[in-house]
Amino acid sequence: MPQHVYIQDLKNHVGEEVEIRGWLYNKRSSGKIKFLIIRDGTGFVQSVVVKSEVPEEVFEMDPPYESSVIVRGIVRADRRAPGGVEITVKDMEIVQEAGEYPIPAKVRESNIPDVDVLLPRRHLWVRARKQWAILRIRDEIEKAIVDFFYDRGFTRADPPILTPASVEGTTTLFETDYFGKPAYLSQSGQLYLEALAMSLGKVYSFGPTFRAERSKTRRHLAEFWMVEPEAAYFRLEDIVDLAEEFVEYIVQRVLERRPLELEIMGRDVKKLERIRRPFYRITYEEAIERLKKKGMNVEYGDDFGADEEKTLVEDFDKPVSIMFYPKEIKPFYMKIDQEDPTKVRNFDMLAPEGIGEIIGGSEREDDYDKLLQRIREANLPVDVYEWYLDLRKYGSVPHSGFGLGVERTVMWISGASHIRETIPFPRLLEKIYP
Ligand code: NSS
Repeated sequence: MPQHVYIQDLKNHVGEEVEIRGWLYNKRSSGKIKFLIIRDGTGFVQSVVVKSEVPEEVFEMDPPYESSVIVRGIVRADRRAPGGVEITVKDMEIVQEAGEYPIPAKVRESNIPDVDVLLPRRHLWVRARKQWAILRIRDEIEKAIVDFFYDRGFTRADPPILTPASVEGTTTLFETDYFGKPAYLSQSGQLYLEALAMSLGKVYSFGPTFRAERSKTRRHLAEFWMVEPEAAYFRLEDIVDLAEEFVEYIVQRVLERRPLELEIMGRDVKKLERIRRPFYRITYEEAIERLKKKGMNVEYGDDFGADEEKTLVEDFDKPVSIMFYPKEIKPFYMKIDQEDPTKVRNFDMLAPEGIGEIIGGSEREDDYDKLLQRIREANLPVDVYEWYLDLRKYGSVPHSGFGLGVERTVMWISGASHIRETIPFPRLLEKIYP
């Protein structure tokens, strides 16, 4: 029996007879020749069935799309083929003949996704070539995240998901019943990471976070993954430096290791190759000035929505960090700037190409009295933050951190048109099936 080989490894088996175990992705026929596209999770390969070279029953096999099949044949080098190879089929076996596939090939390949058909069939949609490419890029980004922090001496420390308090405002909390008392799904692990940074110095978390966003945009999910570093003795400038190094690293890793997937996405890689430091940094005030000059209807003190961010990034071919926001529009934990106490020492990093905010971060308020005052000003219940205030009593130090939204980053790098395609099973406003 020929050796089982994964499609991504076929290039190392040119001239050999191999077995591929996968699914029929696409097919076309021209009389005496059939072209089958087989996928096996690691890639796609064209398999050619020539009438005169296979037993008649093999040539007559005509399984529908997405049938599971095992194909045996010779690997041939072909420079025009996506993986550099194709298969000359000698034998084929149908493992299970699929029923009529609920996603027509045309819908599956279309650049304008028919979401009414696709979203309720996400469990099948994930097999489509572009969805496959996006999930492979996501995987590379996730591995790059872990490598980056591991290599720089950060300890991964996982905060809880069930929490008694809010981090990013009370309006987007998902409430659940915790033994008869209300608890909330975590909006961010930050407060816990601050405690852990006082033990481990440099820490990060990487996991799901939840926000009951009532907004139906192409960049909001109700459940999304965030990576959150937090470091003791880091000032704002240090954490912005780290964030920029991090984003450069992720983009360059995907370029290096996922060229095929980027090609399937039709991604303009020149725009990604440019993502090298130095990036841009501007103040909140400068951002307001720029928006006004561009005719946007904004006033000092406004927060930026999708339209403002899109307009802002038009001028930049690399990420831009907007720093020092008015404290009124930012959460209670951000450190007040000494030079201008109306501002906080924070930054939001916006990605180019219309994506907008991918990172939010800041230096944290490390003074007990100031923090207590800000918790009160925000009308938050002081008792659930008592432990957080403790951190300012026992060896408080300057410290800073940020959160990067994984799905927005995947969307930017892969070129996916909507955030719902960047996570295997998106949780959207009022949508939780499948
Ligand atoms: O609200 S953030 O701006 N900041 C925090 O949660 C901090 N507590 C993180 C920290 O300093 N440790 O969210 C961070 C990022 C933001 O820039 C987006 O990229 C992403 O998280 N984010 C989202 N992605 C998808 N969907 C939704 N709803 C969403 N909200 C934030």
